[in-house]
Amino acid sequence: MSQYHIKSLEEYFQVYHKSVKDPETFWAEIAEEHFVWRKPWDKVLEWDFTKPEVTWFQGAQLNITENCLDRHLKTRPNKTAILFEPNDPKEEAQHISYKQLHERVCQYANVLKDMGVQKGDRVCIYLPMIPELAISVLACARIGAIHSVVFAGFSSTALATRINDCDCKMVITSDGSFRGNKTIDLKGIVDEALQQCDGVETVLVAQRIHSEVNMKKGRDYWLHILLDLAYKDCVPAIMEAEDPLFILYTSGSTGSPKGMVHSTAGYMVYTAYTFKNVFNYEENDVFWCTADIGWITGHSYIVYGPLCNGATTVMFEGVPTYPDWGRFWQIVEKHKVNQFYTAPTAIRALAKENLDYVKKYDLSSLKVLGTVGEPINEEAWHWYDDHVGKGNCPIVDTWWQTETGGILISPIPFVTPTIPTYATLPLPGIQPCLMDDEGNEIKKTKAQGRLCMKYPWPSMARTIWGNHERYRNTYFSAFRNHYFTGDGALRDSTGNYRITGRVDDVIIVSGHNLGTAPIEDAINEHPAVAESAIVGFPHDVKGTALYGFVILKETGAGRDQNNLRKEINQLITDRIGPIAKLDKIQFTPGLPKTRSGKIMRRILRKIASGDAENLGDISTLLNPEVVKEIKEHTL
Ligand code: 7RM
Repeated sequence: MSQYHIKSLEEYFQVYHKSVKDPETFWAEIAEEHFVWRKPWDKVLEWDFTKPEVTWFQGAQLNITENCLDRHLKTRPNKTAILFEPNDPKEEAQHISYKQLHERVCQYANVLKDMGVQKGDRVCIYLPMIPELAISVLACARIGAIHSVVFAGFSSTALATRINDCDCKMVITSDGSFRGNKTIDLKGIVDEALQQCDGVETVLVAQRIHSEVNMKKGRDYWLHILLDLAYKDCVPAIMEAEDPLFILYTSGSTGSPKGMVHSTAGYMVYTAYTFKNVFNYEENDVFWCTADIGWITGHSYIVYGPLCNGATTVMFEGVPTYPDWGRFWQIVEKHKVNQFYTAPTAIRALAKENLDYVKKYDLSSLKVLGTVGEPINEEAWHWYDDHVGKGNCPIVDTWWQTETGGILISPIPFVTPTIPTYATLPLPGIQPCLMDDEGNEIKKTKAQGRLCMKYPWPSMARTIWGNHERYRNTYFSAFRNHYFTGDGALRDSTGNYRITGRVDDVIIVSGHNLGTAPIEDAINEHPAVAESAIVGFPHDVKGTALYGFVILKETGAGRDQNNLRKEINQLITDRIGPIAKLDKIQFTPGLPKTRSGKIMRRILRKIASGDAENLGDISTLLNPEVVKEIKEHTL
């Protein structure tokens, strides 16, 4: 018997030990007891990180949608699977039961088949956060087509690059999307992209905003019309364990976006297992992850992980600011959300606003809070803990990547003691290590180094679409026989990990290695500071000196800027030391962010270095306008 749901620290250590000593038995037991297979596997794991080649559950056959949908029809047919909360709070929420979701996915899958989509074909999904998005993803999986979801905030150029890279023959989109008080013309963006994409034969268009759109004859079809004609039953395609389930693009520090390829069986087992444990999901809970399904977080913890567990998963179409800054908390109260999972950048933005927005709502349903996407600074952690969790909800700081498919390092709530800013301990089956600059593993427990994985886990990406060599170079060449994450980390004397950020965020000032995160934490402690980012710029004496970009809270707006600069540097001196003091501090209304909320330091670095004319492509930014503003006020 496997211990699927870990309930005490003792049990965690016991399970972890087993998972490392005999990983194959460990994962085989979980896979056998908690999933539906059409044919069992011949071999649990085969791997060779030098090639790299990794297979899990080789020989097994299954369909992931049978695990997400069909098997729940007997046990919880009328339970809400997807709880859709629209952009406009005045529009009614939709409760889609497992039975209804099964029907809609089957119908949709039949439409895809009728339109000529076959097993192994790539389908690009460019949709807002409406039920059709989750349903399209599942419909692809139902028939064995490989979905490639592109976040519907990306430009037509970014979309075209992604469509062409994996030769999608179909694009699924909508007439438009609602975002706060704005509408966005998604179909128009698709039309523009498709001028550069010869391989696309069919475009399916979901109706959301009822706008006038241009429908190209023989290529574009209204989805609701096709769905009306389709059967509500669809036999699932039998897939091999290692068949690709989806491609998801992630931008690298250089070059074109990388199409990470995820497998079927390993991805399913790992996301389901981690969903259950990291969020302590229990049968009647309502789980809400605020990410977009366009990101890996949405794939794994809005769609596949929750549905494999028969959970109720909230899909929110809107933004945290509409109609006002209380929207998240209003939704938590309305749907009695039990687990709430968001990003530090959202927490910091919410913490900047009046506390009354939080206090106004009853948040007593909350049990577990989660964060993901970047290191969470201490101040934001405490704000989340105090004002959202009311000191009562463990915070799971979950570290993982698009490439890892699922959460690798995280507390297990009510089990692992949490420490602000620490992702704490590896989940069962995960074998992290820290490497020094010479490429050797650091054996001492208390240490700092580059974060690697020594051993495969089921949901790791198998390759980069069309470029296995790049996959090897990016992740398996820096350290022999290891997966390199690109992140730096600290490990405390009890083995807890604190992710310090991308290794390329390390700045060497006068020969001292300084991580950006701890310095930013110190700056953010200043009561007038909302958010900050620091980068290095060339300096005659120090080699590199520090340049800080600081967003002030309203309370700081009227203050003397030179006094503020002195106070910030005093804080840094107190917390880290005078070596980390900033040479320049620029106050700014915003920071350039990627659409998943990560600060684009590359741009800040260039501006700080006086190289602002060659910023490269900034069109995928959330807020390209702030770049101009920052450039104009460079010190
Ligand atoms: C899930 C996701 C991956 C990068 C990763 C880190 C950073 C993510 C945390 C974090 C500190 C965390 N996928 N990151 N989670 N850093 N603490 N809890 O974000 O592919 O978009 O990004 O994000 O640098 O390498 S991702």
